[in-house]
Amino acid sequence: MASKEPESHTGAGGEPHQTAKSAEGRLTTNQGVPVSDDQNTLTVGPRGPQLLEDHLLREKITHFDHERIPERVVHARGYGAHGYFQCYESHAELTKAAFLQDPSVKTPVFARFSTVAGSKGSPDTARDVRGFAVKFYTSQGNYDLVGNNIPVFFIQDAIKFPDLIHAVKPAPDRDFPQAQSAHDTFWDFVSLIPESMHMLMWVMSDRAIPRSLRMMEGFGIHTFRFINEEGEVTLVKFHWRPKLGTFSLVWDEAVVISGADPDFHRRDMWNAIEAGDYPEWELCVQAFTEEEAAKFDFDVLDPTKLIPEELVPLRPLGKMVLDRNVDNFFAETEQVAFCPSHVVPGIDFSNDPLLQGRLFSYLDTQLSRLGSPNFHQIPINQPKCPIANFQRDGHMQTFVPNGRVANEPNTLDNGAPRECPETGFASAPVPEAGDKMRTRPESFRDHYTQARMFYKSMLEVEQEHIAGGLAFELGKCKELKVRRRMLGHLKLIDEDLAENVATKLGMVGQADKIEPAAKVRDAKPSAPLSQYRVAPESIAGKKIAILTTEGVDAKLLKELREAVEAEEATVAVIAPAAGPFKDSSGQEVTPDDFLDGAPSALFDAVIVAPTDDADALLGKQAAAADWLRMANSHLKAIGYTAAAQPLLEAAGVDAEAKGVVAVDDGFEKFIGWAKQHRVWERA
Ligand code: HDD
Repeated sequence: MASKEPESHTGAGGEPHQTAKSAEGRLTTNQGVPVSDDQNTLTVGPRGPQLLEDHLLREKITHFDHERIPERVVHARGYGAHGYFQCYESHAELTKAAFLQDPSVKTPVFARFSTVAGSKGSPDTARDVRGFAVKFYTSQGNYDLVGNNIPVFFIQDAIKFPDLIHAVKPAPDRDFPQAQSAHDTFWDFVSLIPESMHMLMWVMSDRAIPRSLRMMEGFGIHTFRFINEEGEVTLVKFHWRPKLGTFSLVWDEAVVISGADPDFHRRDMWNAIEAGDYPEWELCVQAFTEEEAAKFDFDVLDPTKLIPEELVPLRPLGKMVLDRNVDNFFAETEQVAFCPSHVVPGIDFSNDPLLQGRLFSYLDTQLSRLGSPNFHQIPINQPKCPIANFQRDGHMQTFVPNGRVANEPNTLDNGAPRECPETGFASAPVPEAGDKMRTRPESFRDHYTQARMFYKSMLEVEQEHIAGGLAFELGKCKELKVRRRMLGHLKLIDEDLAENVATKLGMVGQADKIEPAAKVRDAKPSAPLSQYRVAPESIAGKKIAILTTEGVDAKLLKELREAVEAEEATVAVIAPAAGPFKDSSGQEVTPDDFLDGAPSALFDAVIVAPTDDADALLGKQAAAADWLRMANSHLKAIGYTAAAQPLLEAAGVDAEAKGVVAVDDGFEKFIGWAKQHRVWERA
């Protein structure tokens, strides 16, 4: 018999279950008993001892004592939102997956973005890989695409995952550093695992410090299989492309933001969704056959390799739009359980050894994290299609199955669920044979060619950032032998890179000699690997700050808002003090933030517009000059009014420099520069 959903359950993200509202405004205990006094404990006399009898106190405190659950062992810090996926057309020739058939169907999704290494309370802008996990609530069951914002991974075999994570997490004796790979254990480990070199290039690049969760790509990483109705199999790699383009912070900015707003990414996404500015991604696949894969000069089962888009172009499947914030962070974002093993008919796994290990790990971790094999009954995890099977009981069982039969086959209950050989999930019938062994395939041995390809595909400024990232991290690694080993690996990737990092570390000529397991080749650079080669000229989704004072020209402010909003970006007014002030027309302006609370690092481009007498701003000149100086050093477009000249001088900003423009006569030029994201020429 099908398990029956209790009627009070409304499914993932539906109306909250037990709220003050549903009790018609009455405060009740968990047993639904109305509470008369929630301010005072039960005591003997007004000053006497408390009574053990106080069930109201005990229930409340006991529940509070158990509010925390274990944080995720990795990806503990994350942020999620609801939305939908819609395919552009039927992809029936590739797959029979239900959510990829009908463009009129909106499949509900829940997406969670995360950092990997940091604890739940760590800052959003740490240098790290970002998790990119999407749960599709399809009509054929839940499909979880559990990816990252980087298309390759550190290791080739899941058996090394605990070592990798132990190496990157705080050292077990001293419990630091938090949310950082910049320490000895991490670099010692990766320098002994050359397969990590390609991923290290990505993690030291700007990709690891995204500007916004809305402005990063996502990747399924492994090769998967699509199966169509005819049983034909196509190999695929998944890509998510952000509508706003892929943009990053610069390192110094990320460091400042970590202190000024540790919630920078989640605040950005929450605000965007609340404002109706819905984040959007396009889901694409690289689709290819086994025969094509056999011709590539890398193995598609090796998760440290990507397929250049020049080799297999992206095929767009549909779009994901996130249009609803959660009602409750814990109930939804914290309790959501993603598992790569959650696939639907039409999608299947490959033999990628990292993927195969993941198929075990996620289901297993939910058992200890969420505490019960019934975690699928938590609303956020519940499929939005019927569940019907004979699994029974267990901790926190909330379904109430009826009938006396809980076994299959049976002849006692004709209504009981039965297998569906035609439409049910079936694995691709792939022939497999071989000896049992523990080994790495020959085809997994080249660890440097794609690392080199990635580095060579970067713009010069991106290459410099990689070198800067490496120097920063290796500088924090105090073991000289580890630095020497890493310099040896870098030499195999690119001599100039190795030289640059060695110079920054003061260790020129000290690289170890490393013998690569396979010959390192020159691969053709691939333009899409560079985020700034292919970046759209746009400020959509970005934030432009205007630093101004009492008496600001009302017309200027109005025109700025119009110009910026026409580009789908937002304006933040920053003033010397947090309280409201009057503009030139006498209208009250409430600043979005104030000088001491909002460093310019929080914004994408800035305008300084003090009033003519400029008393207020000049009175705070040191802070205002610092604010502007920082924007200049972060290579932002800077707009200024005539009255801002003294401030420009105080900040050492050259009014003639590229990307520094007067805005008294309009914002067109300023926005033109802001659309370039950064004025690299000024570096
Ligand atoms: Fe993992 C969480 C992504 C390798 C074991 N992983 C987790 C999350 C993401 C990824 C996005 C957070 C999901 C969420 O928001 O709840 N992991 C990846 C990617 C990998 C990868 C893209 C390589 C391609 N992971 C990987 C391996 C193992 C794990 C090889 C173990 C063998 N990952 C886990 C885990 C986590 C997890 C321990 C922690 C919390 C959770 O699963 O639900 O099981």
